[in-house]
Amino acid sequence: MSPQNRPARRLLHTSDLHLLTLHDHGCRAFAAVIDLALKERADLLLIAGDFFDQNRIADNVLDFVKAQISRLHVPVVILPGNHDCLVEDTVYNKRHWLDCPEVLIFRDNQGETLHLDNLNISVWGKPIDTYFDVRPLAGMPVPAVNGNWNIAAAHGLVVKQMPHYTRSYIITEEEIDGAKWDYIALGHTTIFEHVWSNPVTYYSGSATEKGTLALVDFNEETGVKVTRCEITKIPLNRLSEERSDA
Ligand SMILES: [Mn+2]
Repeated sequence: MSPQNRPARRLLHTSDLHLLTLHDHGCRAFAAVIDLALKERADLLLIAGDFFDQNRIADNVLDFVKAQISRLHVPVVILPGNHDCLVEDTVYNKRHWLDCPEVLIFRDNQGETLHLDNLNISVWGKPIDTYFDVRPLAGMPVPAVNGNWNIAAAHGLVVKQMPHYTRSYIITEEEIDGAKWDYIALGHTTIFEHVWSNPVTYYSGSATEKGTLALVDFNEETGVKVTRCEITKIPLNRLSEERSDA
């Protein structure tokens, strides 16, 4: 057992919502993700890339996102992926994020660790900041032993070894194996998947396309346990009520 005495915490890990307009499934799925986070009493919501389908997102979608997040009252950590990458005109530079204190966005293209000390959680992430290829886990540091649960987030494709053919956003098993993080939250593929055991590493799958998420319990006595969750699609009439409230 770890000599640390960290309180039990619960993370809801999602990715690849690909929000685009108010009329597609992404917004319905995101409202259902918020419902699930509330029902499961998650301490933190982590979006591991491709929250948005592209960087040109209309204001009404961002207003909707803010209204949904405001229901939650826990931190929301966002890693920009390849679709919503952190270029100059990124969706994450829009004014909507300025008065969202509960939203934390990774903005350092070398990677950075966000410390949520009131939750005893630290989260490392390196945003994709270009439309060209990058290595999402390159430069992942060794986490500090500081009494926090240490979570890393990355958006990319895990492969056994570097492929001979051209693939993008490659993460090798070697980069994951034995890393000292308590949990690695992955995004980019649409299917929920247990990727690695040491450290515990999962793809949540796309909440929009497959309806799956990873609910992660951190507990000093029982370790890191992941439960596959599915969202219930919000009926369209309820969503339109929420839109008129927003
Ligand atoms: Mn992607």
